[in-house]
Amino acid sequence: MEAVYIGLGSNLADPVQQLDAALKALAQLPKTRLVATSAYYSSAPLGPSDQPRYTNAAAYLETDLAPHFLLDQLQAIELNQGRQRKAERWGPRTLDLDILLFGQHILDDERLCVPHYHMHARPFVLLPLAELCPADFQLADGRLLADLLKHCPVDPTLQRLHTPAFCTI
Ligand code: ROI
Repeated sequence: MEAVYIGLGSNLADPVQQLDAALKALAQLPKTRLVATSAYYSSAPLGPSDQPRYTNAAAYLETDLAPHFLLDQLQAIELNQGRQRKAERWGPRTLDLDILLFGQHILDDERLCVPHYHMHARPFVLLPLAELCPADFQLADGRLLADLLKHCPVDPTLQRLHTPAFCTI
């Protein structure tokens, strides 16, 4: 079993409900256990500002699925929840599911970059993730999560919302 951390985000079509549905779908993946979920967070969009605020969360899974097969499954969940891939970079989306960390794996190919390439710069990724990790948590590439948090830009728009029903910590 590999310990996998997923970042969830949505800013269209009732984001809280999108994340609720996504967590349910994650809990139903084959060879996978949804162990814990963070609280939900709301923040202003990073990138183009003419789009709604985002709701974000993180989930901790244990899985026997291979990284690219898990990615296929996550993209199927995104599509099932109405995700449309548009040409516009950093545009609004009904659901974004990112593999942040996959055990001790370091991956960098055209489909998958793990640890996730942008996570160190995104408080709406790091804060939910930190709820699921021990204080001394070390990434596969040797970086300490505590150091990423310390050096991450402050986001004054970030608000912690409620904890979803699936939370088991
Ligand atoms: N901004 C916020 N606040 N949350 C996100 O999940 C998010 N995702 C994105 C971009 C468009 C970069 N901005 C975001 O993909």
